[in-house]
Amino acid sequence: MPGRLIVLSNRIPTEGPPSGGLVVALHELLAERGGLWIGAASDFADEPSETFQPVAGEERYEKATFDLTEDEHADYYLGYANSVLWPLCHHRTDLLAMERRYADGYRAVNARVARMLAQIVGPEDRIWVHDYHFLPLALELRRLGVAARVGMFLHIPFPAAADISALTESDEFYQWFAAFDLVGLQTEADVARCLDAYRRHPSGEMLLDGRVKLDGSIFKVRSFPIGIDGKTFADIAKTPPAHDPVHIRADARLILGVDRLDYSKGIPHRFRGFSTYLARRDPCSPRATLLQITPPSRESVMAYQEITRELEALSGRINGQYGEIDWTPIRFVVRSVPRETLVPLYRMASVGLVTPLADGMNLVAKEFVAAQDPDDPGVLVLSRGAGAAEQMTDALIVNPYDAEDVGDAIEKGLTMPLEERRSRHAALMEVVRNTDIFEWGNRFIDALGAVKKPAAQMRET
Ligand code: GDG
Repeated sequence: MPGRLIVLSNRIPTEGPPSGGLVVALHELLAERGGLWIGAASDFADEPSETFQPVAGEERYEKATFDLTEDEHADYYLGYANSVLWPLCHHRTDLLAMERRYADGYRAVNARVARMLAQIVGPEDRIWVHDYHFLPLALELRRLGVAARVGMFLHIPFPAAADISALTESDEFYQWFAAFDLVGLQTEADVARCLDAYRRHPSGEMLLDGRVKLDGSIFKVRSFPIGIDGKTFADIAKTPPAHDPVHIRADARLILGVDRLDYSKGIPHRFRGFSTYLARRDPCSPRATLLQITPPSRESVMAYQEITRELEALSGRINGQYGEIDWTPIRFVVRSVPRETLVPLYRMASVGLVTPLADGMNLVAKEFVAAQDPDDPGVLVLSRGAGAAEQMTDALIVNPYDAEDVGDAIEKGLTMPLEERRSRHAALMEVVRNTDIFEWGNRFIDALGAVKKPAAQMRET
């Protein structure tokens, strides 16, 4: 009899209906298959419990949380996960915060979650671990003798070998991934970087069946490009909004950026690209306003405070240089907007600017395409640093570091003939359909079920 599905992710919806693409998709998958979803509790604990706390309110599957103290949140979550692993995987080794206590806190939280899981997991269960918050989890489970299948999906890029070597814990980093049975990455480029890193490792071995061996552990690595619920998106976009989401002059065009406030998203570079476009623009051409919607994130981490200041100064400078009494070229909005507002904005925009320096996939690119009117679609300008660029080759692909390249793409997007816009959009829509998020989830879970049982490769304690 097949075991149950156990999903572990940092964030878990504990109150009200789930919102946000991934959370909704995991909710639907669990509602269909049954199982258990575990995530971090939203309130800090004084003394963390050694058992999961059940969360009520869901009948089709179980939900539970694990505790975190305030210090653990600082070291494990803000520290190691977001000030070490996040910059590492986004090619920003210059931002690595080397604090011994971060790694200690990270290992300790993962070891505790593994101990709690070991108490409840059956040998036929499948454990699906999400993201960089839980890299040591499979290694800890194996040390406890757990033989269930354990899979990791990494939502962010897999780092290059040279970047991994900047990590104090680089040896452990290799062992952490190797202890999973299945490692899912976003793109073929991620898979290539992962294989290359293990090939270079003195104990790494490529097996004939394509799996990777490191010391006593064998794992499989594959790409599972994540997507969105495209149909629901297109349906929302077709419904006229109750009111105009933004008042843009009839003779002006809208260029839209939507990103968490994060240095990986390349927002300063984007502003400079827009500034290049403004500098060269024909004064008789329609005015274009860049609306940048930027929900704040990880505000207590220093690198995030710095980028906010940089963007405020940059948008002020560009608006001062090019603005007119009835036109502000950049509208920089540092807050999140409701989805009912976001989707009509996507649809109104002539150009969607998705120009991260590095990004696992970037779902905004797919949402923008799904929300367009196929008869009169906007143009997607997409960075080659986004995982999405591997599939969405009919977007205007740019080098996000090159302001002139971005400026040219903006110009090209704003002036693209209708026929070309339609044919590019149709091709991109095909990609969105082919990477539906529900299929993505089912594919990963089935692939995890199909891997050989790990009992034969159990590690020594
Ligand atoms: C990680 C990886 C990977 C944004 N602003 C608002 C808002 N959003 C929503 C978007 C989109 C989501 O947030 C952002 O998703 P991304 O994929 O762009 O980026 P990350 O948050 O960095 O996610 C990434 C992803 O995981 C999935 O694997 O693609 O590479 O970094 O859905 O719509 N939603 C609302 N208001 C906003 O202001 N309602």
